[in-house]
Amino acid sequence: MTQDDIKTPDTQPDLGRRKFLNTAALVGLSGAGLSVGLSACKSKDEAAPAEAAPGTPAEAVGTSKHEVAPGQLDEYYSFSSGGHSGEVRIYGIPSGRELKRIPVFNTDCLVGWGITNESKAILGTKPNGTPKYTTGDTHHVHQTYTDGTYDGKYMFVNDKLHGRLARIRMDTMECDKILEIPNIQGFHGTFTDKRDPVDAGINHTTRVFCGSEFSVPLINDGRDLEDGSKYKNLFSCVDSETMEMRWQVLIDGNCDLVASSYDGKLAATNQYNTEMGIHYEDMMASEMDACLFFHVARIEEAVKAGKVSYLGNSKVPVVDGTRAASKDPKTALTCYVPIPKNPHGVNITPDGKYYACSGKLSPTATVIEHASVLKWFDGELANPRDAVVGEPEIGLGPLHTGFDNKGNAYTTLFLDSQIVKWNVEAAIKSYKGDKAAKPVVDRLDVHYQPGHGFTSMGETKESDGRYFISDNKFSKDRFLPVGPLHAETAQLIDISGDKMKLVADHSVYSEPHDSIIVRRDIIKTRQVYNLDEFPNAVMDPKDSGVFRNGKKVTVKLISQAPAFSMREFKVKKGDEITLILTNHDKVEDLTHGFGIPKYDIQFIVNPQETKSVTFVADKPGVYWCYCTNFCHALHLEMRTRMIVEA
Ligand code: RUQ
Ligand code: CUA
Ligand code: CA
Repeated sequence: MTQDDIKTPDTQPDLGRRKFLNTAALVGLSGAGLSVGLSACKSKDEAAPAEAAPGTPAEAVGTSKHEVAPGQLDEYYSFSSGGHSGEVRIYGIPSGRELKRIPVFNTDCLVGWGITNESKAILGTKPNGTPKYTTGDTHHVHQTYTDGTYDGKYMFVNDKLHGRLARIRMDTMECDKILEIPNIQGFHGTFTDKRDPVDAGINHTTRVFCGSEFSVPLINDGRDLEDGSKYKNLFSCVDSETMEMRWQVLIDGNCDLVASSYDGKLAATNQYNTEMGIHYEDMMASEMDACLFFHVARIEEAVKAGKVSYLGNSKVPVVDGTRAASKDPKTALTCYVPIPKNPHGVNITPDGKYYACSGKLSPTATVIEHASVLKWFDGELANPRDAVVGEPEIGLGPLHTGFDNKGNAYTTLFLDSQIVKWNVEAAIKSYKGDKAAKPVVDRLDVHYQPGHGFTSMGETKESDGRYFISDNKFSKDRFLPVGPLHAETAQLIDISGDKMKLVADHSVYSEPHDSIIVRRDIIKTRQVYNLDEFPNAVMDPKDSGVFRNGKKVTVKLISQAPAFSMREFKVKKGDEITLILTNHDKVEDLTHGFGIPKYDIQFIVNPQETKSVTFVADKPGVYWCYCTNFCHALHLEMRTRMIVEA
């Protein structure tokens, strides 16, 4: 593919420096010189900004309407993935204040994630054992729904690297379960079901849909290594309550991002590699790829009826959703809707009627009608492509789309470094041949190369049309330079008016992928734990002490500012110590830490929380275990001595 293969829409802006950026990125994408293109894109071609960065509209400077005054709280939470950091971040919107980082697939010595026995159990590491993985790559966060909007119960995030799905409790904002999905690689898109039609008694989401991007030999144990035609992909469904696998669908082509319908009937994934190519040029070979729809009820009926197979040792039922098995619409489990060239991103409108699937290598977004896809499954629509009701040209490199509450879509244009606002109904009219209908209503430059974009409450039926955030892939000159690794930019855009207005640049640590913006009243968090929740809690200071069972030693300890319940404790070299620490402080925010020098242990205990660690006391000597979390005027004095006798 050359640059000429990408059609340029007529509304293309032509600004010198931006054009350079576009060209560079295009060269990169064309494959003619990926590294050349991207390095040109990153090169400093202008001096550091003095006041406002180049390209900043004058009205964006010092906009006070969107500032949050000291002591005031934000209106929204933004829950964001942390990419290759393996964590999830929480920001306040519109301020952009970073409120929390939730460790998930990483190790975190603040909370002791990956260090305490409790977190190791969630990560699947045996106490005293080596973790199976210490890395992760979080991309997509979505929460549970009741009646088409968030219910504040759980949040889910994927690990693209090792194919895991993690659940986060929203009351404590901590990860409580992790599942590894069998027989897949490149678990990318995920989405919770917005309505479960069949699960009586449970009033919220129970399905989490998961798409795998990289095809691998179905049983990946050394067979079929070279024969790409034997590589396959699976679309998976996880039960949100048990965090166990429900089913998998064997498909042709790959999965990428995932969407779910508001009526619980369909799940969707965009496919950029219908070619099943192994190399990128193969993946760009055909002009059309697809958006693949899954008929949830039929899949679950097939599972119930035992029309399933099992892969290797996996106990997960697999149904057949390949093209060959989907020939008869009336029995098909899947529907492949053709979409122009390597689409990325599929999102559903808040009224539940349409999906927008972006072309990426085509300057179009495709509008697919939900009801028409259902009609195809009923045998009432001849061709899956007939479900397409709009295909506006919106700009170069369209990726993710968010929606407001007025029928408008906002799509990130990676190559144009813009957000394009387009009207869904106008797109449908223009597709029908109405020359007067102009789908594109506004464009806004962002800085630079946006990937993800999402609106406030935009993935719910309560989409409110207030904010759009553009998570950009390059920040270049927007922030003080901090060495070769730049800060990333999350740009806040006011979408409440006719024209989009850039109101803030928020710097973020590499590398946020998708996020959601959730109204603050939906989130109800707890401020303290309850001692009774922890079976191993040390309930009374009198219960603390050193308890020996041969070489196994349990040390029970309480923290209460400014002291630990034992001033010292003695163990012997070679003992296997399990140290249990319960925080008896009840005051909100009164967290203590526990660090053991030379033993590589550090963690915190929040008010009324219990955590434990297990280690072998292999180094004789005196070790000052100290409180690592500033808690009291005598925080520095808050210590206990671990004495390891030779
Ligand atoms: S996905 S740029 Cu990053 Cu996981 Cu679309
Ligand atoms: Cu307890 Cu610092
Ligand atoms: Ca393709």
